[in-house]
Amino acid sequence: MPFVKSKIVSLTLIILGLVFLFSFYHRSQGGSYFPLIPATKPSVPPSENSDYVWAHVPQSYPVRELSRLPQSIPKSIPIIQHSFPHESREERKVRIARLDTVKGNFTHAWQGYKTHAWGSDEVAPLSGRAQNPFGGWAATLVDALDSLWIMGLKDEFEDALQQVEKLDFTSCSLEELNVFETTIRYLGGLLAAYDVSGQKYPVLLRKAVEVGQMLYVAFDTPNRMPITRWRFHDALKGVPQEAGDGVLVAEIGSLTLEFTRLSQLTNDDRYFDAIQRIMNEFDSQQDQTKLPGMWPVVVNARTLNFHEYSGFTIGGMADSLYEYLPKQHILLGGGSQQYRKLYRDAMVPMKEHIFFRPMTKGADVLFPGDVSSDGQTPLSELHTEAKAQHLSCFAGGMVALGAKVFDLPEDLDVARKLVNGCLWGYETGRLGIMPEIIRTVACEDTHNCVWDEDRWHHEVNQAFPDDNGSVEDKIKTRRLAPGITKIDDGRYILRPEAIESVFVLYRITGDRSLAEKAWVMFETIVKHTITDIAHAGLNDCTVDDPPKQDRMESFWMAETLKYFYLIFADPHIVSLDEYVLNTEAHPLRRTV
Ligand code: DMJ
Repeated sequence: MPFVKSKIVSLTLIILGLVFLFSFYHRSQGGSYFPLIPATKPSVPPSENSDYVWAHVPQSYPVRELSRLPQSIPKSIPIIQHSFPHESREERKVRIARLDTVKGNFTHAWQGYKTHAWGSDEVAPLSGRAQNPFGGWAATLVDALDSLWIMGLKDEFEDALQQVEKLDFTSCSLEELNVFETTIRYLGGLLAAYDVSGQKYPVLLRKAVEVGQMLYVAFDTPNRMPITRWRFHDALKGVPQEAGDGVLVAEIGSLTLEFTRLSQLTNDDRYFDAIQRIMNEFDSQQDQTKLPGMWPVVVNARTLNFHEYSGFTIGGMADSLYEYLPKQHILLGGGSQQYRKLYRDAMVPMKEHIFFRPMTKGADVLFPGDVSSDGQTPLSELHTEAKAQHLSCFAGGMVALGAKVFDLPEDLDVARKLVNGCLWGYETGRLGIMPEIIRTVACEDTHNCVWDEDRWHHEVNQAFPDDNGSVEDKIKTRRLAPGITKIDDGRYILRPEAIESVFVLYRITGDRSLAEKAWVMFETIVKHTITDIAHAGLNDCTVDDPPKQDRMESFWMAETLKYFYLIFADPHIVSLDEYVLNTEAHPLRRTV
């Protein structure tokens, strides 16, 4: 008997070994990190509307095997938030007063939207016109739902739900729908509102499923890559479709959180499967690009070439691709190591080539710049442009989060310098606001960079070769602060990225000086952007009386005001140990 027993044990070990070797081989050949299941029995999503047309559009290229959501590993994600000490009565008084002021501004904008544009995508904050640039499904309302709940505006929240109930995703104000924007604003907005309100309002999940079912049709292409600029009405008619040949990586690479959360809440793996196919392409080509570890701004989703193009950035058009890597790891509860690997490998070239130190009069800070390659592989020449975009100010928050989640303590210092870079951008701004794009002088030696007035002057002269006059005149007429050589784009369109990173770093470190800086930013922004109706973007924040735009993007109430609010709220509200925020600041509940 003992002999038979030992035979059985050895046989079992051999089989287990073979299974292990096979799965290792499969992965090393670019196979899935996730168990595949036949796609014959999709679970039924909780849509009460069985006639919902998007649910019945036949798939021309049905999925044969689905990637299944991985099992999360409880406690595998380290604690993220700082343990905040008890505050004094005086500190609390100041904090609550600030919190109320932020809430007051939110209510002001909400009332403006309610009065002038209820049910439309946006209110124009000067003329009061209603505008529909996001399909006409009440983008501002859906984007602001979770902020309403977080700020304790429950009556307004419930009022808004009646409007949500009426949303009709089978008609659209646009010919071409942006799948990414629809995902982050509508799908993210509905899912987060469902999560933060304790999952007690089923209409939110039902409508999220409707959006999910609609967007799923955009993935019905020969290679299952989604169409990012999607001809909505053609798709509804079942016109054959193919993915684009020049697709922005942020638009195709940052759908993961929302689709994953939808799968988690519905037990329908199709959504997770849809985004996992995309990320597997990013994964398999990560080392083949002209800046290995990072991906070019544009990829060909039709031919699945994700490595050819020569421009690299973590600013606009690429940003949230990188932002979502650590966040997806958290949302999956550490159930996959794929996103750790993608993030870790992207951070290497980012630290080496993208992050640069601008020459300043004393501040030791970092900005993410843009990199172009001369196109040669494998040894391409790389050039970093010392350009800082407001959009790339999310990087401080991303690196801080990555430092905590992946246990990279030395990265916290990089995160601080990135956050301080954007704070420097605000502090040196004419009005105290960082413009959309500025150019600076890059330090030659990151560790030893002394102020060199002549070098600054030289680069200002180079930036304006056709301007006559002295360099002092150029600096004066262009209103350039020391270290800035050119303002490529002087707008401030109510963007959140700088305060977003201040928020994340504050919640991680508990550094009170960040809350003080946030308050200065808030007062400055509001002073210049408030209108009778709501708040307006600025056409040029480098002049003393900035002309206002007649536009308030929905991210003002979804993101910017939410981050300001959360900095002054009790740190347990939307704790980073309970939620992952999507790129539109929508908190998605973590499963472990
Ligand atoms: C938002 O819609 C999102 O944060 C997106 O990732 C980038 N742009 C805006 C805010 O600036």
